[in-house]
Amino acid sequence: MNRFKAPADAADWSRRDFMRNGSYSLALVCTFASTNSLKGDSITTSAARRSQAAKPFAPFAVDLPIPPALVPTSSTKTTDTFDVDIQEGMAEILPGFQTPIYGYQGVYPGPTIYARKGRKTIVRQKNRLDFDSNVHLHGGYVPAAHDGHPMDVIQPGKGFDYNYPNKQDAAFLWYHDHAHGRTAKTLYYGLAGMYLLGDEREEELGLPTGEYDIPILLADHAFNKDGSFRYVENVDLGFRGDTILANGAVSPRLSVERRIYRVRFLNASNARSYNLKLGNGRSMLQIASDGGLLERPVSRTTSLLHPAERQEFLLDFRSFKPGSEIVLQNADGESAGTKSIMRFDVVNGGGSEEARIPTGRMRTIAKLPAPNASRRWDLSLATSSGVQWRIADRGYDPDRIDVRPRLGSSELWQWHNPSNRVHPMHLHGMLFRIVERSTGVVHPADRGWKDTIGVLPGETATVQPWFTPYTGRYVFHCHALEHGDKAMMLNLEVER
Ligand SMILES: [Cu+2]
Repeated sequence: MNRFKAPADAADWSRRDFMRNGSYSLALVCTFASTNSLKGDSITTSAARRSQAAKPFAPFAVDLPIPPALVPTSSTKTTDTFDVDIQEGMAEILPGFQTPIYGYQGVYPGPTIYARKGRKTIVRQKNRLDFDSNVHLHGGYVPAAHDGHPMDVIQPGKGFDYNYPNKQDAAFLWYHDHAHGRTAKTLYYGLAGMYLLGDEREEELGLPTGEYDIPILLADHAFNKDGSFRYVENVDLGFRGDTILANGAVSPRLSVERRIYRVRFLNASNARSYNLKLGNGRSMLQIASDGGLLERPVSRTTSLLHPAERQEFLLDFRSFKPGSEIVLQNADGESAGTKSIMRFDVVNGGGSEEARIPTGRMRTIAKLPAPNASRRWDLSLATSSGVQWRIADRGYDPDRIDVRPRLGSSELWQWHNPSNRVHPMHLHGMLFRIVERSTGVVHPADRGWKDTIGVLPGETATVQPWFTPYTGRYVFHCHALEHGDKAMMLNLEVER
């Protein structure tokens, strides 16, 4: 692990993409006789591509893929050890096409890591790409040296053993690349996976498990005619694709029995927010957010999910007739491809339900210590030297520590967003609570532990971070990836 090597510039990326897609496309040309696919000017949108090949790309035609569980290389009484290669790979996303990706173990989404509170996880990551990479465990209580700080990277050919103590309560975490300056591209091209941390308390609640517990990674993409991902940089807006992928599939379907399902959503998009809504207008019961279970379940009919946030719901299909089809929509989508996320197809079966819907208190959320400082962070766009984003008039400087809170203390942080973009502000290595929003009351489902808050255009939002459990250097940044890369991020050092 070494200090960060200067990131490749945009030209390198486009050349790399051209070479990758070009060389891979040779095979595709033979299969599909689309000889224009190597030429940049023949790029079409995926929507257009689907209209050309309506049958294979029709929505709800493929089953929702479930990313494979990562299998430990070894397990002891206290620790599970995993080995992962960060490498190039191929994914079949559009039926019949191969999409070149970067992937953990070469797959997209990356394999899911299952962990348990009280057992340690070691992930031995090996960088088999030809540029610097690293791995951040998003939402994890992780010692600073293992956090995947943007300047701590793994050089090509090298490896790093990430140690995750798993001392926090059950939560839906995720892992992704965080090498500074290129996360917009590396996540877009596939370097993201889910990390499900369970515990005893959660088990006691009798929530759906196994095949009735469905983790779903959402991300919007666009495609070139040869099936490769298309990426167009937009530092102000952030990337917007015309197609939503759920676990790497276009508008998939999930056959569900007449039972209760736990459905967990991660927004792993570059910059798109989703407004989740069932097509039949029924309510969804939210049981968890970024930092794990809420104190009590919250019923809601729509739910905004900003980049990097997680929300977990219980969906009850017991009263539906077999043959019922319920579309999960993105109510804020601007086109057919960005409106329908997936569909639940109710089939026979179910039998006796083993899961329970919690009605009372699921968890007691600890009280924070009284805040001992207040800080205001203005979120703004600077255009003096190209388009750059700022926090409190500062762009990221790896050699400057911007704030030094005391271990165990808490503060009030006010995010002030006069810009016309959503800024999903994320704090590494610790959690916070949302105290106040100028746009309205704090939604009951946002009153649990959080690690990311979508600060809306024109909004001032106050959060209360708790600087625990570790000392050391972390970052906080905007999780609209183009914003974070350019350079909406600051250093934070927790001191004793
Ligand atoms: Cu931002």
